[in-house]
Amino acid sequence: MSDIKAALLAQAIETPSWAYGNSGTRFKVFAQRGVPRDPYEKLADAAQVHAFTGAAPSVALHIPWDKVDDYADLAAHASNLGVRIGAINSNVFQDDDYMLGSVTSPDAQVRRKATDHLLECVDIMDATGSDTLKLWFSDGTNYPGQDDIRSRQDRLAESLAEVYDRLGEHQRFLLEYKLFEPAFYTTDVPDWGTAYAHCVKLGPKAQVVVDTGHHAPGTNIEFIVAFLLREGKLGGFDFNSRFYADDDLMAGAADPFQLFRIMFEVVRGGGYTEDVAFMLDQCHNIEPKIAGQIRSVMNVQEATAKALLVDRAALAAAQSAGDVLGANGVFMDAYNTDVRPLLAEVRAERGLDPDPMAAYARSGYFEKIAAERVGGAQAGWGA
Ligand code: RM4
Ligand code: MN
Repeated sequence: MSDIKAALLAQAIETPSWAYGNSGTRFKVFAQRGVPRDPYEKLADAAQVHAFTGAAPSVALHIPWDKVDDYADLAAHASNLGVRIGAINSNVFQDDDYMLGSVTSPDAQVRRKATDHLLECVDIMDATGSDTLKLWFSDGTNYPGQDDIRSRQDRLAESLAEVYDRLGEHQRFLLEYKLFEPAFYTTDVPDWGTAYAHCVKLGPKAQVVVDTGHHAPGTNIEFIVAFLLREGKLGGFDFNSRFYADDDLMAGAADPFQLFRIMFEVVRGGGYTEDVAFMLDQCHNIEPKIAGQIRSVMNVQEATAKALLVDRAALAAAQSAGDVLGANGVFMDAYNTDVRPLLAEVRAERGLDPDPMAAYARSGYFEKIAAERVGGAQAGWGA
């Protein structure tokens, strides 16, 4: 049990700066009280999640949403708050020039602009001390015949190679795939296989990131995780939940069993190390944002605790004996364990309140920011 506690104490879950800003659907973005007006305030909110969970020490940035004049100053601000800058997420999907694609656009000038943005993100990594660049491309087409599918792969490969060559010794990029949206006919990086093939060609500093919301319904994500880990190509996760498409709901909210199955493959495959980044990529459209992040961190911790509890020796014995029901029983025993008391103990050992949700609610932080953050433009998609 103490091994499990030590493993849980070591877990770090990265929260995304954009989760603290306003978000919504294409129908409506609801403004909430106390929402940050700039990246500095976003980091302050993220620091609260870490203060109450002890498990969220880094914050992902999204460029240009989190553009500032002085990135070293932003990194110093983070460190004063007890957190650090995590992955730098590029954004080549919100500029008019990218209507027909960014790095895969048929227009060479647009491709240049997009690749330059990715290179700028590496500069920001240098300035903030971040070691991870996350690349997600909305590129694709809406109509058969609109553009040449294969040429777009060539353009993608060319841009990725340029960015790869710019990476420093201790830097890497994670290539993210997504089945569809905003492109509806072809997407240039639609699945793990496409991302994997590009990363293999590039080398060890290119790895795949699995956003749990980016698959067709019913996809067996834990299989993908097992495969990528076996190949040394799993760079990390963007955790979130979905009922329908890329819903970006709280991790572990829609299907906690799936999150457990994924975490089991991580543990089983030797991926429970610093090399695999556990990041949240969520939007809190209708629920309070900081509390939503705290809940999500706790959900990931619960799935992890259950995955760590699987009696691997008993599982292996049942598997090699061909004992189907026995093996499944071992697996389900772990899943059906209430790990909340264990996690409460882990928190208490760290000097934290065992109930982060209640402790945060009592802290008065929300009331404070709601009163203070008046005036100015609230952060949200596009700002
Ligand atoms: C994309 C993808 C990226 C995220 C953006 C906001 O669907 O998940 O990781 O940065 O959304
Ligand atoms: Mn994502």
